[in-house]
Amino acid sequence: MNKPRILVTRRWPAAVESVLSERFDTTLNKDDIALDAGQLREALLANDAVLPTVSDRLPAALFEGQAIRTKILGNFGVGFNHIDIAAAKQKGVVVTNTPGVLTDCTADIAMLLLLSVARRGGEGEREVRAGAWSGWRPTHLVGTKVTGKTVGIIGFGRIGRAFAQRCHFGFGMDVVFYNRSAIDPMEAARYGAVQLQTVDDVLEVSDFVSLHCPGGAENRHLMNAARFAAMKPEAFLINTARGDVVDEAALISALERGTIRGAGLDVYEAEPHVPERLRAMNNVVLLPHLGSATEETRTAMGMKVVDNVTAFFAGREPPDRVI
Ligand code: 8YV
Repeated sequence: MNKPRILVTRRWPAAVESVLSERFDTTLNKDDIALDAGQLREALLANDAVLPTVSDRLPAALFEGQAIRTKILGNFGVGFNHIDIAAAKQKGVVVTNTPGVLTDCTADIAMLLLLSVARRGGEGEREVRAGAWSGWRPTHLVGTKVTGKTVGIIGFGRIGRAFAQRCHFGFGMDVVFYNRSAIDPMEAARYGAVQLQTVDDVLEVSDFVSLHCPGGAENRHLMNAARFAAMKPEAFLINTARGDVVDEAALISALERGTIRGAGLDVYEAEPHVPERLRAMNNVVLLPHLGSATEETRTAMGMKVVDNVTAFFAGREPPDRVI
């Protein structure tokens, strides 16, 4: 029997690429340049499986017209808002993701951003590298103490919980959260966290607001001008979730006007574009979508995709099926 034809849209950890190449008739994207819409459409027409990442937009239009050959999209990542799920479902395409294996590393990046914005790590690093540090003085790059402050978490899934645990048990912070469904208070207490009723309840009391909800239509621009106005003026926003959860134009204006004090961002509305006005501000820390970027996690993510695609072509239920 012929091996299923699969296309991997970007370079993956070498160990995962070799397993894929052994098991499947695999096409790798050797030069690692993001595929454009035309190339993605070709990929769907010519392959039994396509393994996309967050850098591949798969809107409804790519599933329409001449019938596609692809039966499964094995997404490399837990978030899948770059795929039009309704269109995939309508065409009978199975979609899988990679939950669980990137929880700790993404929570770590949220913690890194929280500490960096609070303690002005980015500014300090830039100053030292520029050779502009003139020596210690009591008022130099004075930041905000983290211990004893309140962090508000929006979305109490795996990553929100891992972040809560770090904040409460590691850094002595009070943790409140909003989640669309009720969480057993005993379960929340395991992470040192207390559930509040609404997003605004969380914004009102938080010194740091960290987003851990999915992207896509349901949470699009959840953080808008009104929500920034509801935050404390001395509060910081942390986003390691998805860029579209934040109205970026409203965030920029809230930062410029001092409606909030600062922000730590790993994700953006139109990646890899990061607005010039954001890049010009000293009170923001900007990372290039590094949430899951460790050797261990990226390999584990790839292996999860392998497991899902292998199960699918063996006629078994993929363990991380989204639709
Ligand atoms: C991934 C992520 O690196 O898994 C996710 O949802 O945001 C990142 O950690 C990215 O999605 C790769 O496709």
